Amino acid sequence: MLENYTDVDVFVENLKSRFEAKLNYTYIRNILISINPFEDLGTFTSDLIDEYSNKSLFELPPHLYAIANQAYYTMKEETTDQCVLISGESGAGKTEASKQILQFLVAKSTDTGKAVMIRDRLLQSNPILEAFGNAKTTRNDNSSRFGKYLECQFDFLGEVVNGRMMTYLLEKSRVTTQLTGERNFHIFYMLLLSGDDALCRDLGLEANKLDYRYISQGGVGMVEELDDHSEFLTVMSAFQQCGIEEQERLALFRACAGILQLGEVDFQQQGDMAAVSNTDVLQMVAAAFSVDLVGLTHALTSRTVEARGESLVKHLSKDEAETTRDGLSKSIYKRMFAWLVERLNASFGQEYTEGRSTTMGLLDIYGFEVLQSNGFEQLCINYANERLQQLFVNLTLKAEQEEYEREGVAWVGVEYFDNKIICDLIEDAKSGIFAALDDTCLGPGEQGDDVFLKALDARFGQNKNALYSSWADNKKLQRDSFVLKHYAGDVAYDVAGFVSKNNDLLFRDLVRVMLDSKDTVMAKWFDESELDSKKRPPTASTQFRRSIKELMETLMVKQPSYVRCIKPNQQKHAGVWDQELVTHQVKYLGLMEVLRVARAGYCYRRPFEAFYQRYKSVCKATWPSYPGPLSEAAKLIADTLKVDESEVAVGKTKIFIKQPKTLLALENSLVLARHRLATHIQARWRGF
Ligand code: AD9
Ligand code: MG
Repeated sequence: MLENYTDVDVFVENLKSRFEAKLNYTYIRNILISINPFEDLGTFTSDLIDEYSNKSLFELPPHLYAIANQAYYTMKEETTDQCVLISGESGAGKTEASKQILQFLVAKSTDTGKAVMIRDRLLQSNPILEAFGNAKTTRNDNSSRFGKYLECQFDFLGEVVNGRMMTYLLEKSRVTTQLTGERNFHIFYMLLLSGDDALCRDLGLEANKLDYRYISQGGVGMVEELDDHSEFLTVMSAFQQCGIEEQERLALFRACAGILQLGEVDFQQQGDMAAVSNTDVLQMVAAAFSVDLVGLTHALTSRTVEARGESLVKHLSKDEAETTRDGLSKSIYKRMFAWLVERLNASFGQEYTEGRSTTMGLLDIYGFEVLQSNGFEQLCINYANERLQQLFVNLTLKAEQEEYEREGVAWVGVEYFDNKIICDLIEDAKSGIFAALDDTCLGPGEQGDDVFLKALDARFGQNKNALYSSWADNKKLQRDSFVLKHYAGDVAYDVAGFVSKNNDLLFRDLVRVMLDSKDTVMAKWFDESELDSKKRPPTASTQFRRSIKELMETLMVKQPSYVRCIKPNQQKHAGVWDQELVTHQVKYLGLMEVLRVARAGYCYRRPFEAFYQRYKSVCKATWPSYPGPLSEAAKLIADTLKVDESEVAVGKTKIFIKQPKTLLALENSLVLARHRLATHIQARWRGF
C-alpha cells in the first residue's frame, strides 16, 4: 500500500523497488497501477484466477484478477453495472490487461450450454480484431491502432450471456503509409506468409512477397517478435469458432489482396489527365473487388462534379489520381473493419437480453499521444483522453471530496486540475475547435487547412483563450500549426490534412463502382445513400465527438474500476527502469492527486443500513438487532475494533473507514462471529 507518499520521487522510487522485486502491480486505494514487466512473471494462471475469486480486494497481493473479481462480485451482489477503465501510453500493457480481465470474467461462467459458445467467441474475437486492427509500431510490436470498448452482459447467476464491442478511430492512414520501422496492419503480412500458396494464387498475390508498396514503406517485413504464419492459423481457427463463413472470410482476404494490388497501380500524366500505366495490375484489383475494370479506371482518373444541376466530368491529374487511389484503399479497409466488428458482435448473440441482467464494460483505448508530428488523429486521440481524464476526475477526486462535504465529514480539500476548459475548447458545439473545422469543411467552395487555422486564430488567438497559441501570436512556434495546453502537456498540431481528413469523403464515382461489386459481402460495405449529392454524411470529427459522448454517457452510469498502465522503458526490455519516463507517466495519469486524496480520505464507505446488516453479528450490543438509530449501531460496531478515532468517521448517512487493514480486521471479526454462531447453533441442535 502506498498511501503514505505524496512526493512524486518517493512514490516512483517505491514503484521501482517493487518492480525490481518483480512486483508489477500496486494499489493506490482501489486503483491498480500495472507496470509492464516485458517478461512472463507467471502471473496469469488458472490457479491464480481461482485463488483471487471470491476474495476481498485487499486480502491478496495487488493483481488484475483482484480488480476483476471485485468488479464482478459487486456487479453480481449489488446488481450494478460495472466498468474497468484501462489507460496508459502505447506499449504500457493496456490490451494485455484487458485480455486478462476478460479471461477472469469468462472463467466465472459454467462450462455448459450457451455460455461456452459466447465465452469462446468473446475470447476468439481478440486475435481476429488484432490481425486487422493492430500493427507493429516503433513503440509496440503489437500496437492496437483503434480504441475498443467491450461490454459483456451477465444474467442474474453471473453467467455471461452476450457481448458487444464498439471501436473508435481506426488509424486508416496506415493502410497506405507507414513510418520508418513500422508495419501495416498484421493481416497483410499474415496473408502473404500464410504458407497457403493456393490461397495467395487465387487472390492474385505472390506468396512471401513483402515488398508491395503499401506494406514496405517502414522498411520492415518479417520481424522476430511476430510469427505471422502461426498467427494466420490462429486467426483462421478463430474465424471458425466465431462462425465467420467461408464466403465472408474470402471477402476479407480479397479486400486485403485488392488493396495490396491497388497500391501497385501507377499513373502517368497524359496531357491534362492521368492515365493508368499498368492496366494489367488494375485488372487484378478489379478481379479482387469483383468490379468492372472500365468503371474502376474511370473512377480513379476522373470525377463527376455537379454544378448548377448539371453533371460534369473532371479529369484528375496524376497526383490527384494517386490520392484517389489511396483514398479508395483506406476507405475499403475502414469499412471492412467496421463490418467485421459488427459481424463479430452478431456472432456473440442476438439483441441484448432483456430482464435482470448486468453489464461489465472494458475500455482499452489509446493513451495520450505526442509524436514528432501531430495531426488530426492525434487531436482526436488526445481529446478522447481529455474526456476520460474528466470522467476520472469527476468520478474519483471530485465525487469523493463532494461526498465528504455532503456527509459532513471533516476534510481538508485537495487541489486538482479540472480539465473541463480544454474539453470545452475542443468540443464546444458552436465555438470549439471541431466546430471551426466543420465550418471550414462545410463552407462554400473547397477551403484549405490555412482557412481553418485562420478561423482558429480569430476565435482563440491573441490570448482570447489561454490554452491556445499559434505562430500568429508567438513567432517562436512553427507556422501552420497550433499548440494546445492539454492536461498531460503542450502539444503542437500541424494543420496539414485536417480539412480532408475531417471531410473523409469517398468520391461518389468510386462508391458507385463498389456498390456494383459482385462480391455481395463487399458491396454491403457501401450504401446507396452515399450517392445522393445533397446528403452530406457527418464529418469525421462530428462522428468521433458523438461516439465519445455516447461512450461517456455509457460509462457515467456504471461503477468504475481503474487500471493505470505504465511503461518502464522505451526499449521494451525486461528489468529496465527509466525514472524520467515513469515519473512523467505518474504525473499525467493523475496518480499524485489520487494519492493525496487517498491519503487524506477513507478507503471504504457504506450506508449505515448495509454496514449494519453485514456486521451486526460482530458486536453484542447490535446482535441480533439494535433498537436505536443505525448511525449509533454502526459506531458501536466500529468501536469493537478499538482503532484510533481518526480511523473511522460517521457521516450523515454513511460510515467511513480509512485503512484497508481496519476493514480486514472487521471481516475477520465477522468470520469469527459466524463461526461462533454456527457452533452455538450446532450445540443447540445437539441439545435437543
Ligand atoms: V497500444 O496503445 O495498443 O500501442 P498497449 O495496448 O498499452 O499498447 P500491450 O498490451 O499491447 O500495450 O503491451 C505491449 C507488449 O508488452 C505486449 O505485446 C507484451 O509483449 C508486453 N506485455 C504487456 N503486458 C504484459 C504483462 N503483464 N506481462 C508480460 C506484457 N508482458
Ligand atoms: Mg493495445
